[in-house]
Amino acid sequence: MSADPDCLFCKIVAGEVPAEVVHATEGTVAFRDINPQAPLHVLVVPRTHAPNAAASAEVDPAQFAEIATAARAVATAEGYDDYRLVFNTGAGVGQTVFHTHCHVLAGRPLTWPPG
Ligand code: IU
Repeated sequence: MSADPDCLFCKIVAGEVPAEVVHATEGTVAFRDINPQAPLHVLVVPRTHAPNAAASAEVDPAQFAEIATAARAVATAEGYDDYRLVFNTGAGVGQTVFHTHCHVLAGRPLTWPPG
């Protein structure tokens, strides 16, 4: 499915719901998280709808790879060499929006293991 009419992030991709877009490529859109957990907190989403990272990798591997490249471009543009990428995959680990998204986090110490 290329877009799900009920999906919030599909609507952001389509420009139907406003978001602070910071980067866009042929296959991805990156926008600031509305509830930032670090000085840099951007979500990179594929334009093609899929519910999670594993599904995206299966449906469109090239577009999925583009997410990592876009994430680096976002971090670099904001002055960060070091950053963390997170794909919450499944409600049990905190996924709340079921359109694949990569959290790009930077700008404060990030502990390991994550909470
Ligand atoms: P999660 O990995 O599914 O938990 O992440 C969803 C993120 O989407 C979360 O960090 C929200 O703050 C963020 N978000 C957003 O940026 N804009 C929105 O309108 C909604 C959620 I709803």
